Amino acid sequence: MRRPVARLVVAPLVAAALALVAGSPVGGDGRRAGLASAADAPPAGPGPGPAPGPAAPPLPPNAPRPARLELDDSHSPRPRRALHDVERVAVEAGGGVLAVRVRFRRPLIEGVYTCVHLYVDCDADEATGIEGADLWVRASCGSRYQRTNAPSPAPGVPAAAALRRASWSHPHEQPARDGKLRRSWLHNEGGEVNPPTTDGATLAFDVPLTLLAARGLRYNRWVRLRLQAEGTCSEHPIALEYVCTDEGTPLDLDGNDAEWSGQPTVPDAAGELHPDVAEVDLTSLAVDHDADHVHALVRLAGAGFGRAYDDGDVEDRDEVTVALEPLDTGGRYMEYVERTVGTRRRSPHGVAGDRIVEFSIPRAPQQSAFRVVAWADAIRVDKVPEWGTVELGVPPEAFQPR
Ligand SMILES: [Ca+2]
Ligand SMILES: [Ca+2]
Ligand SMILES: [Ca+2]
Ligand SMILES: [Ca+2]
Repeated sequence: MRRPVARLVVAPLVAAALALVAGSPVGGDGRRAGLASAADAPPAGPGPGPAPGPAAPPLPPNAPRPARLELDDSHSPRPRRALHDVERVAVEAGGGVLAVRVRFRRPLIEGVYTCVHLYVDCDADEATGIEGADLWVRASCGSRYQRTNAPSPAPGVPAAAALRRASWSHPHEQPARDGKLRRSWLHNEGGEVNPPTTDGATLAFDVPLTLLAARGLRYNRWVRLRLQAEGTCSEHPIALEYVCTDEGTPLDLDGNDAEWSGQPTVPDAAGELHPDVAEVDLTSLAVDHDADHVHALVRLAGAGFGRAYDDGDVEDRDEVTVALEPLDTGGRYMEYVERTVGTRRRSPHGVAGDRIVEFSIPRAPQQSAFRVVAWADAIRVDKVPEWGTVELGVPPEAFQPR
């Protein structure tokens, strides 16, 4: 898969990113950071990630950029994040396509749902598009609900590893009520972009250069790129029907389970997910209430959920959600409501503790019957480059088919 192409003249931004990666404490094999313990214990202070250095002076707009880049990405020091960890990206404009090759640290078959998001500033103008990008391409492999190496769930249904998708979006402007223009992404199902291929730890896809031309590539002859690899694994929802029959229990919403004993509980199996996402593997949901709240306690198989932990490479955005669906049998005094606690998302109605998340969600006092539902998502993101963008040349000859 890798072609032996020497690293060409690298644009200053790329050079800066590469230099930062090489000089960072988590560069190379990650072990230099000294944090690669099996327990994945978070450090006391901020993570060992590289700090952004001074920006390189921009190249003149008409200076040529290399049409091929190889970007080394740092390694997460956490062994249980190797699954989501990109170590190298190669991008090349030629043969009529923008060829993207993303190499992870582990074979994709050992992992979970993986989606690579590529943002392209086609007109090389940061003032147009959304955060400069005029095209957003997604290429994915696997299923959110299955390990990639899971067998086919039913006869005739494809196994998770066989699921490959590509799609793309472009910015769309619409006047809002206040008269201002609002930009949002308008989605397209694949079409021009073929589903990705996988080979061991590498996910590859090609974006036709005509798509870049349609989104603003003209005489600029180069584009800006940034890439995010997202690994996702979701726990199936578990549910409990609950009726508030008495005054219930007052609760300190503190992420401590001292008040929890003997409440109605629904158990859930542990270990159905990948072991590296055990911190969002639900093991039970218990429900209680007070005069104007429904309380819920979600227990998790593994430790680590809720710790804001920046390792300088792979970012956790894991989430646990509890929803209240009012049931007619208790009257219909309120609407459906859901509350999410995330590793990077706080809620006034939920607090994470050690292998638990405790919720206390306001209810209409007259509403006494609910279906309470809990689910969880592991979401891990690796960015390449870690900051900013890289510049890739797209000379006219790149449009010629090979
Ligand atoms: Ca990485
Ligand atoms: Ca742009
Ligand atoms: Ca479970
Ligand atoms: Ca990275």
